[in-house]
Amino acid sequence: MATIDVCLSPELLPLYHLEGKLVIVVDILRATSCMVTAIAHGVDHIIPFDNLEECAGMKAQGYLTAAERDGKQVEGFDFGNSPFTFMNPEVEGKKIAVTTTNGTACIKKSEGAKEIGIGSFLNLRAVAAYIRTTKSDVVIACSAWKGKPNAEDTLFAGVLIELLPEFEPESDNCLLALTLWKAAKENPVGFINETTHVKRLHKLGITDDIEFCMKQDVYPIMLLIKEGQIQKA
Ligand code: 3SL
Repeated sequence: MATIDVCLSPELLPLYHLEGKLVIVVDILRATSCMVTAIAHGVDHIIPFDNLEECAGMKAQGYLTAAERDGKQVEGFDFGNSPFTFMNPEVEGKKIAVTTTNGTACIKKSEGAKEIGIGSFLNLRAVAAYIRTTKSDVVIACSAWKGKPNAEDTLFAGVLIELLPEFEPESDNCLLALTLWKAAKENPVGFINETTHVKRLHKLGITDDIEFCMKQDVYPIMLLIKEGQIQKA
């Protein structure tokens, strides 16, 4: 029986022995939700970076660039980290280089895995279906906030575990995530409105992104990282 586990913070990834496993990286607010939105709106591929300088340097290779730090768009980049900015015909066929506070760092820290997929509520059931077909051992890697676990990524881990009862839980983090999801599933948006990150985003005037990122199955696509590029599976 294949196993499933939840890593609550990228800082803990070294404990998970990722070789041979499928890792699903999740940053509900908002990095992985933006990646799914961008590819669904015709972006050819996305390259994730964990630092601003390398990401900015991709402009010279014809990439559009996106950068977020502490919720804000970084000056000099084409985009920040709002999914709505990628619902734009101008991104069709384009390549994007992206760096965010936690999400892209979590992707980089997952690089020892056999395969890396991108998860969000927006492509929830496509992710579950892909996991089912691979039958690999799976780790759901939560991007968290500066190393500290967060509720929104853990919630996503919980719903994925609920959708995959045939996978054997590898640690009690699965039980924690599933219990959290069961407590929140009647009103997930109301639940995450209580989180510190939503409060942080609200202080920046960001509200619409939150409700959108909590919508399920808007884009039935699976994204995988192939040779460093995030693209449709
Ligand atoms: O940390 C990240 O990767 C971002 O998704 C955070 S924010 O929602 O853009 O503030």
